[in-house]
Formats: sequence, C-alpha cells, structure tokens
Amino acid sequence: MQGSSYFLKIVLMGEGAVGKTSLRNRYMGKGFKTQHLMTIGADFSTHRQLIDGNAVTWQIWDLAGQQSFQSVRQRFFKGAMGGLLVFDVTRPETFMALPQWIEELWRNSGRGVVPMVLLGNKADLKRAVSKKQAEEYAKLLSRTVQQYGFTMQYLDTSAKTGLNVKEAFELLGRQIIQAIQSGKLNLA
Ligand code: G3D
Ligand code: MG
Repeated sequence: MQGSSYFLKIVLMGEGAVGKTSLRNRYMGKGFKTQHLMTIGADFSTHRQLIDGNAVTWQIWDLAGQQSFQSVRQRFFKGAMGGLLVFDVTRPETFMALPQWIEELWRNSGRGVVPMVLLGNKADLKRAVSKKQAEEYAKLLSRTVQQYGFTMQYLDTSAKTGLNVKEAFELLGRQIIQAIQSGKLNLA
C-alpha cells in the first residue's frame, strides 16, 4: 500500500527543565542540525520518519530558554499541527501547569484544537506523580478532544534511557494523520 507524505510542524511544550530538549535530542540521534530563530527565541530541526507507511517530515520546534513574551509565544505556536506535552514525574508542579500549555497551543495554533501526546518524563527517577494520575488526566482530556478526531494518550518516557521516546513521536504522528484523513484537521 502506498502511503502519503506529510510535512508536520509540532511543538515541544511544558515547564522549564522537564526534559523537552533532551527528548528531542534523543529522538534525533547524533549529528543533527537545528536552526535558531533569534527573534522568537526558538529552535527548530527537521527529521524524517516512516509512520504506518506514511513518509513524515517533522519540523520540531523547541523554546530556547524560558520565553515569556506573549507575542513571541504566539509565533512559536502558530501553524503547529500537534504537540508533545511534557511534565517531569519527579515535580508535581510541572504536572499542574499542563492546562495552561494546552490552552496556549489551541489558542495560538491557528488550527484550533490539535492533537497532543502527554509525556511523563524522567521515569528513570523516583516519581512524585503516579502513572495512574497521569493516565486519568489523559482520559479526561480525551473526552474533550474526541469530537476533533483524536484521543489523548499518555506515555512514561525517559530521555536518559530512551524509554518510549520514538514511540511518543510515532503516537503523535498517528494522531495527526488520523485527524487529517478524517477531515477534522486542516493542512492549509
Ligand atoms: P527543557 O528543555 O525542558 O528545559 P532539558 O529540559 O532537556 O534541558 O533537561 C533538563 C535537565 O533534566 C537536564 O539536566 C537533563 O539532562 C535532565 N533530564 C532530561 N530528561 C531526563 C530524563 O529522562 N531522566 C533524567 N534522569 N534526567 C533527565 P542538566 O543537569 O543537564 O541540567
Ligand atoms: Mg530546552
């Protein structure tokens, strides 16, 4: 079966030091290049992956440092087809901050509600947020997003050991492609 080609901008979201850049680096492997957009304070890098026979070219956006200017953040999120929503399982406050990130993505994407995958990173360390808590939150979010053609899934990850890193990107890609194919997510 012949798959399709997709060029997908996605954003890494979550509080400082949860491991966003480390997850990206782990996924991309050694020797990749990033482009720095000084005016936005963000980097992006591209990576290709075959997902269920579809040729996906990711453009992965990552905030360099903690950017707080509203105008800058709007440009960061604009055009995003989806996001990896990351918290640190050792720091509950990073879990509590997730709703603000979701709201910001959906408000600024220019596409409305777009897919996300929830990641509890640093699963190699002693955790303070349980897997059950995170899964329940994902289930709750799923009820909100199912009308848009996707579900919200949760994965424990570790940028240190590599646990579920590739899987996280694959899951997100699958959700985005599904939403596009069902006509609920606009590529334009
Ligand atoms: P950010 O991009 O979200 O701000 P970083 O976060 O990727 O810069 O990571 C912040 C710190 O957490 C880094 O430590 C990094 O090595 C560490 N880290 C990231 N992911 C993991 C993980 O899965 N497990 C463990 N044990 N540590 C992780 P330093 O000390 O370099 O600041
Ligand atoms: Mg970073």
